[in-house]
Amino acid sequence: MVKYEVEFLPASGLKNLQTDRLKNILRYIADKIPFYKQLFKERKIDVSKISSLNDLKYLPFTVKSDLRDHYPFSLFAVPLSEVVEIHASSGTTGKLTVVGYTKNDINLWSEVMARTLLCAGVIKGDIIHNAYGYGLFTGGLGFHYGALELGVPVVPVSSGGTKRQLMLIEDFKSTVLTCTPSYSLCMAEEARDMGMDPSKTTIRLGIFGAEPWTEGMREQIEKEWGMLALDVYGLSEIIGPGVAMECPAKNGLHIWADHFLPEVIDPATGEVLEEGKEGELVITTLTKEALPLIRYRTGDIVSITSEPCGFCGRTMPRISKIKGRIDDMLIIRGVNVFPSQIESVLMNIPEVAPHYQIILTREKHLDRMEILVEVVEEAFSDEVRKLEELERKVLYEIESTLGISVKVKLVEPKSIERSMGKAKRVIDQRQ
Ligand code: DLL
Repeated sequence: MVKYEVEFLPASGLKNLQTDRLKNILRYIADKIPFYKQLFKERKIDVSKISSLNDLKYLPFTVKSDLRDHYPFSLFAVPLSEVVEIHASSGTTGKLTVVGYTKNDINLWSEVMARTLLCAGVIKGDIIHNAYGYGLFTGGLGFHYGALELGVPVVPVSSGGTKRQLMLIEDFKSTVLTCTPSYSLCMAEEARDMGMDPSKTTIRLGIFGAEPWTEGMREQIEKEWGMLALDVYGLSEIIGPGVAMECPAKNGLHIWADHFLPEVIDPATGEVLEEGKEGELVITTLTKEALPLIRYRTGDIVSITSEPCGFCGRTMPRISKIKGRIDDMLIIRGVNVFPSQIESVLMNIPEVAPHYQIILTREKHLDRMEILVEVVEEAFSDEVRKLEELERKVLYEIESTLGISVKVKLVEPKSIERSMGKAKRVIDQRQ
């Protein structure tokens, strides 16, 4: 298999490469994108004066609404005649966020996805069962391009049709599963219903991302499937999947910083934080053509380290597993709550399934949180007393972790809607 030497550059080599690329992309952006041209003029920024990575902090941030305000194509740096592919992602509000790729951008995406697969440990002889959605979502095609680049067969099954997916895995003897972590659990559940043991399939490795998932969920997936489950990170605005990937050490995600320059900032003040501190991930694309972005605020909460990986030796910086999104953070009666905290608690209670939903309502001006928790088949009982006991236990564990009072409602096995893509955990009915 190929080895991408750039991932093993000494710190100084990487910095020089990033600095050169930063200077180039700034000149390109200032020349090609009217939005940035105007912004630089207003802020009196002369990009030719930016000469080091330290100067990055003088540049303005780009945010998701900048993309929406230029819907669909006005932020593109190239004419549409040079764009070969268009994707879009839906957020919680209104319009789609549209992203475009030139031929070179697709080559770049193929490269970073090939690197992502290699980093996860994909080898010749593997067969990738790709159950990320193909379509406007970047998951399906991103993995597809990576597999083509690496020369490993990919089954472009996309999401949905779970029974058929399982049949194909058995018949093709696929070895790598790519989909959202929640969908992998949904597949395992369906497999057991069909009398099939997912841990007896040929799947040995899973590359899961596109939504937050806890270490507890990882353990559960690994146990269900008898596989190694690794975390992949990315976002359409930057390229799609292929921004950062865990190696089998599971000790942070290697970010492909020769193309995507990371910073971690305090989301409240915008100050750049020192390594190790948790904050919002900000990315500058160094080599993209159609939609280059400067200091894009991802909304994702991470910390970063530039310590080389003791396991694989890669020197690219590593980000921690994503803790959640800034806008995921729920403020309930003044207390900050992340859905991941609730997931961590549930994963440690064997009588409940890893499927849950958080419902927010407002009664008499006070926020209320109700958590629907699915009981596993084996623990579901006709005896009310037993269920009440379990409900009290779940309630106690959640309240002691969150420090606020909540309501817990146990629900029957398989009653919470399963998602083929990103799971919808929070239903906010407060408006
Ligand atoms: O979710 C790209 C992707 C596809 C990544 C397949 C990984 C695998 P978007 O639909 O634009 O792109 O959503 C991006 O999803 O800002 C994060 O909030 C979240 N996200 C992505 N990967 C992870 C992850 C794709 N590993 C948004 N852990 C991002 C937690 C993730 N959240």
